[in-house]
Amino acid sequence: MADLFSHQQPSQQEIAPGFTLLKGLVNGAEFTPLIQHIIKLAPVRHMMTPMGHASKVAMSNCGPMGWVSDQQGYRYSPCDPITQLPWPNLPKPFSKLAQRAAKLVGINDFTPDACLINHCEIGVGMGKHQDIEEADFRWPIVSVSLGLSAIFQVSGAKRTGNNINILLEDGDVLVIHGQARRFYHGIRALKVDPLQPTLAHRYNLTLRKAT
Ligand code: MD3
Ligand code: FE
Repeated sequence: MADLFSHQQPSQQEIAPGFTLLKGLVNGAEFTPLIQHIIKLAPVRHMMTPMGHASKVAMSNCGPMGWVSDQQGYRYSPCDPITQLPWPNLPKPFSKLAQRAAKLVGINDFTPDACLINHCEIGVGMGKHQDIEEADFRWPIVSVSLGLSAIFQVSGAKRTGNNINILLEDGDVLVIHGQARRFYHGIRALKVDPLQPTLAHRYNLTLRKAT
């Protein structure tokens, strides 16, 4: 309970080489208060892209390093550019979860130093991109999906070509490692869930080793 793990028996599935889905690994409701605390200190915001557009997804960070985007480009920074203060602390349960998830795919001693928080609303998606600002791609990225479901799309080492679609639901943890770590990927625009019409938000945490 205290470590945010759900009580269900999670399933572990390698969807494609380097993409391991731990379905229902965590209890999403237990994350909500931790995220709410973080985003009170460092509110999610639409960062400016290097091209000068506001990002559709709102973002914040916790941990020693945070991912930022502005006219200067993409990078990791120890401080929130809005407040100039260090990003909020990375909650212990987040790093423990990331370490346990990495261990399940055979990667020991994963100690994330950055946690990007993405906040998405209905109608909003995330265009195809690579995550390549991190220093060492041998470390995985551990993603935690919370709230509304999303369809995650992977197109491989090139932006174009065939997509793999993966449904990411509340409580799902996806470990990205190996060759997949540099693959192009995105999120399709979120849709209303007819079974939960009042659910309007999705959060995604990505635990990373930036430095
Ligand atoms: C595949 N986030 O934060 S999570 C991101 O749902 C990001 O918010 C999406 O893409 C989201 O950069 C997808 C799954 C994910 C995260 C990082 C990856 C897949 C990845 C890095 C490389 C390849
Ligand atoms: Fe990404």
